[in-house]
Parts: sequence; structure tokens; C-alpha cells
Amino acid sequence: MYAQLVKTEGLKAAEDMTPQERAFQERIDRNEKIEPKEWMPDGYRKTLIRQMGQHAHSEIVGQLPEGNWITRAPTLERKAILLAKVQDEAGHGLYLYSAAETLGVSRDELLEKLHNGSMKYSSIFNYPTLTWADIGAVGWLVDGAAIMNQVPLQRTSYGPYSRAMIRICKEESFHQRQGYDIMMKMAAGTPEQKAMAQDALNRFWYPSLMMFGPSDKDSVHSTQSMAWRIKMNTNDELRQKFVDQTVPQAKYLGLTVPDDKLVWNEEKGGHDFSEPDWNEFFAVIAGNGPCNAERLGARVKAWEDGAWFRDGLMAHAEKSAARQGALAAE
Ligand code: FAQ
Repeated sequence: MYAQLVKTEGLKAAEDMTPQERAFQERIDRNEKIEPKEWMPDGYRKTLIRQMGQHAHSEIVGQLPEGNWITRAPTLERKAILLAKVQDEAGHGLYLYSAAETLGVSRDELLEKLHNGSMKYSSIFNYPTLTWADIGAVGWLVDGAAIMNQVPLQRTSYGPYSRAMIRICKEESFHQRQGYDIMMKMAAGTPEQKAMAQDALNRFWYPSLMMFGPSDKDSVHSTQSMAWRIKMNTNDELRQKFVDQTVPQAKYLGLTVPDDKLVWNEEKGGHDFSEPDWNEFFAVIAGNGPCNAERLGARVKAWEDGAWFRDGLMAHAEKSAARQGALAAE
């Protein structure tokens, strides 16, 4: 595959690589895992820090739209399930920050970049969750899209990232099911509840398609990331798989995917469907989505409000280290 990409996409050809770069690429091509202390090209390290850092930020910012509904969940059981899910997302963020730290970047540096707007998080979390049905749609569609992207990442070339993904995918499957379960209840409920479910699907469909990134022709990083097996599929491949998986699920719910052009294409063995509005996507990732300011504001406030706790922890750690040092010297 790599040789073909070199020809078609203008990647660095094997003869232009240093012996070290060539040996590295050969390891990737043999499906070997790259581990933290091993040599890697700067670009590989930078791409991983960018992707894993953005992924970690997405998990953390992704708690906000759902956290919004914890106090208003319709039953005690739904509240307990949602609490557990949102807590899982925090855990995913922490595994991913820890995995990114093995590349020589600190969690504080990554968070600083999130807070000053120089690092991204997934576009999807800049949309509001207006009704309880939106919590169903987030679990069904957003976690569904996340799984579609993350299952292949379990085989990604960087060891700590691939291992983090194995655990994350297990939990995301539960999240997707809880979302679909909410949608089943709403879709089989009163006409008003079914209308809420349809409205949630209408609003979350295209933003979910955008989660996979721009179309392949506009994707900046895909070619190199795939050659390094940081990404396993192109954005369009995963988007297509997501549509093919989700359309029958919508049908089972008795809901309509908001796309007049959606049709099964026998020849290609997949659905033809309308592209999302890419102008909207680029506006959202540039900071101009419906909730960007609110989401970032909430994260910056949480960071500032938690300063006293971090300071206390550090003071305690320094004191303990000094005490241990004194004991060792005795
Ligand atoms: N949002 O060249 P490409 C979740 C940026 S986890 C924002 O194609 P790449 C769990 C991209 O960064 C969801 N920005 O980029 C959950 C680049 O800009 P840059 C997160 C986006 O990296 C569920 C530019 O566009 N998952 O949801 C987006 O090769 C429910 C050009 O794009 C991951 O992060 C976007 N959607 O491919 C939590 C998975 N798409 O950095 C709570 C790992 C693209 O040069 C509740 N990441 N951009 O300034 C990936 O697989 C890849 O990074 C892609 C993008 C596929 C997202």
C-alpha cells in the first residue's frame, strides 16, 4: 500500500528517506507497534500528539452536552446510566492524555493549547442538546460514529494509543446501546415523543457525518497518517460505513433520515447520500459554531476553579517528597 501512496500522493519515496526513516517505515509496514522510547520521525510524533490530544479534548468537552441533562433525566435509572456514561468519557480523556504524555508532551501543555484555542476538539460538541431525545441521538449517532472511527484505531501503529483504544471501544459500545435504547423508547412513545426523536435525528444527522472530517480531497493529514498507520481508513470510507450501518437502525425506529438523496446503490454496495454542508463544518472548527464559546468557556472556568485543588496537591506532593528525602538522609 505504501508504495502505491508514494506514487499517487507524493509521499517521501523510500530512496529519499534516511536509513533510520526507512527502517522505521519498514517496521510500520510489518505492522509492528512503535513504543514510547523508540526512535520515531518528528512528524510521526507531532501527528500523534495532535490527533491523540484532540481526541482527549473531545472526550472531555464531550461531557458537557450530556452533563447538561443529568439533573433532568426522566427517571432515576436513566440518570444513573447517564452519570456512568459521562464519567466514562472523563476516563477516556484521562487514558488518552496519559497515552499522549508518553510522547513527551505534558497534560498541562495540552490543556493550555485547548484553552487558548490552538488545539481542536471534535466539531460535534459545538451543537446544543435541546431535548431529552438529543441524549438518545448523541449516544446512538455520536458514539456510533466514534466507534466506527475508533475500532480500526485499536490496530493503530503507536502502542499506547492502540491499547487505550481497546478499552475505550468496549465502553463506547455500551454508550451507543444506551443511546439507541432511549431512541427506541421515544420512537415507540406518544406522537410528541416520536416527534422529539425525529427532531433530534434531523439536527444530529449531518453534524455526526462531519465527525469523520472533511471529504478525502480536502483532508490534509490522511495520506501521511495512513502511511504511518496512525489512521487506518480515509474519512470518506468511515463516513460511508457509518451511513450504511445507521440507515437500517433509523428504519427500525420508524424514523426518517433527513436526506432526500439517500438511496441504496446496488452497484457500489452502499448508500448514496448527501454530503454535509462543508462551509458549516469549517466555520464550526474555526470557532464559530453554535456553542463553541460556551464549551470553551466552561472548560476554562473548570480549570480556573480547580486551581486551588491542583496547588494543594502539588504542595502536599512536595512536602511528602521533602519528608522522604529527609528520612533517607538520616
Ligand atoms: N472536528 O486532515 P484531516 C467522541 C480537522 S470522540 C474538529 O482529515 P485528520 C467520544 C483536523 O484536526 C470524537 N476538527 O484531519 C464521545 C485538521 O485540522 P488541524 C473525536 C476536525 O486528523 C462521544 C483538519 O480538520 N474522535 O466523540 C474534525 O487526519 C460522545 C483537516 O482534517 C477522534 O478524535 C472534526 N470532526 O482526521 C465523547 C478520533 N475533522 O489539526 C462524548 C481520532 C477534521 O490540522 C460523548 N481522530 N478536523 O488543525 C481522528 O481519527 C482524526 O483526527 C479525524 C480527522 C478523522 C477526526
